[in-house]
Amino acid sequence: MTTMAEGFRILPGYLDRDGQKSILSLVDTIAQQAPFTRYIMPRTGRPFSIDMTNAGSQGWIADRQSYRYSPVHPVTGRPWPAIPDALLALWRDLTGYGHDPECCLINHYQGDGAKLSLHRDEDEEAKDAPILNISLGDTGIFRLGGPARSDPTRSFPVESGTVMIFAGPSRLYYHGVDRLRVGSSRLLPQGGRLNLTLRRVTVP
Ligand code: MD3
Ligand code: FE
Repeated sequence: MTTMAEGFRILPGYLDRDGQKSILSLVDTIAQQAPFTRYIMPRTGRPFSIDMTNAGSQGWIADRQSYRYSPVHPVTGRPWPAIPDALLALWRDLTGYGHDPECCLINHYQGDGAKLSLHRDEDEEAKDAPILNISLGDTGIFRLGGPARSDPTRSFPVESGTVMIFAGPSRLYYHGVDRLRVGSSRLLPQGGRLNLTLRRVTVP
């Protein structure tokens, strides 16, 4: 375990190969009920370069209007599938937060152009709750800044099986994913990288 910033923990290799495969199969089941979708960004109307879906009572969505949480899938209109118990157990073990997460946002990155520009996660009401993050598949080059967009940033590789926890001040730090090391893992049959983030959305 390494502490690199206030409240930030990174646990490389936290999930062994079997643990990674079992979460991958949970994602497959979620995606059968709630298909991955390519959202459009508000205002610009440009598409993201990654596909997203969710589990939980609240799912993060984007459209021409806004970024927000929704209880239903924007295409199917159905509620998101429940967050699997194994992921709730990971949250309880690692965050020490007294309430369960309401959202598991799942990002799928594939190919050379897949990235997530520097941003802050501020659509949640519960900004004091930690965010727990799981990486599967190809290595991602992650970028972490500080509380202001102009703060210096550093980048580092995040491999399959890594768990990161953003608590305290780091919860509101700027961050993003510059790119993938395409082909660095064979965990996903179709290639690419999956990232799961567990979030508390409403104030308990
Ligand atoms: C750092 N996901 O879904 S790691 C996101 O790897 C997101 O797919 C990236 O940023 C990914 O919003 C980055 C997850 C992450 C989530 C919340 C954070 C990193 C964070 C909050 C504060 C600092
Ligand atoms: Fe984020």
